Amino acid sequence: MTDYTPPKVWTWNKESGGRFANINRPIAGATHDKELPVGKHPIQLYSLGTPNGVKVTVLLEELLALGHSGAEYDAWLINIGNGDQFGSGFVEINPNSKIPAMADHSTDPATHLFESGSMLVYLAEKFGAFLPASGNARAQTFNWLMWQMGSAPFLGGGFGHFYAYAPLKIEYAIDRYAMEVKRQLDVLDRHLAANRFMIGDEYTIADMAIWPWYGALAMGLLYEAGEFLDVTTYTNVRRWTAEIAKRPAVQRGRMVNRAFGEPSSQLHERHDASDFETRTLDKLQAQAASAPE
Ligand SMILES: N[C@@H](CCC(=O)N[C@@H](CS)C(=O)NCC(=O)O)C(=O)O
Repeated sequence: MTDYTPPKVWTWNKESGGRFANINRPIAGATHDKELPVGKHPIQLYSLGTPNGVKVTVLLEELLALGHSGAEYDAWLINIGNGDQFGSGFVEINPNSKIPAMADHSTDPATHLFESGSMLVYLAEKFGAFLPASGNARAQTFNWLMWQMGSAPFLGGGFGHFYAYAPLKIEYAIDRYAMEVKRQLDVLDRHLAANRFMIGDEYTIADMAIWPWYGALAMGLLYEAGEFLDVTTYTNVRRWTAEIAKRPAVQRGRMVNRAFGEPSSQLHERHDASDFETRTLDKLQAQAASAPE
């Protein structure tokens, strides 16, 4: 427990925010003028390969794998650590200044999208894929999609922040969010005990929304919290995670706009399907160059 008593009126103390304090502000709006680049495809994505970004690149790659050539896209890197999300062009698309943001130039004027869940629904409806057309399965897909959008802030903003990023370890906060995140994992684990995917045998945008967050968590890849949360006990979530991870479109989607981790797992910008091949070629050349004589 701390002996902090909140003042009558909260004021902005720039020094106290922990990791990411440099980009956290209590006010919205642009901090600088910056046009966004626009590439050759109708769909322009402005993002970063975090779990929220990966949801959308996985769906775009899945749509392309199904043969929907209209889903070709340019993916531009938004470096949130440098404050790119506060540039005027980005804020015009997303007044909330968070990745991912997207513009569909096949409409006039272009359709602006923000909130990853909204983007998943928009693309699934546009191409008629990964969202059941009617009835119970459609309702269930929305249930789980909204569940993810409502639950992940407790995981990221709550547990992740206080366990991994806060400048001090607060037992009360970590306890509260560890309990909630374990409860969420148990919700998923019980559901996936009886279902191959979130919606029975159908792979949908609900899986694509949940997988980057809770799949990574269940594999111990988020916040170095695998042991702390005893994630190996969520066997059904781990089985589902592993099945989805094998999909080639998921493997491609995970690379797009990724600017951290193994260099071979990163494709900072994506403008063409061949960019993945070039990436593989770069990788092979780098391996060859570093191989012993
Ligand atoms: N609910 C939003 C959350 C987006 C979000 O939190 N994005 C983070 C990265 S994962 C971000 O851009 N943070 C930058 C900031 O807060 O300034 C969505 O799903 O699109």
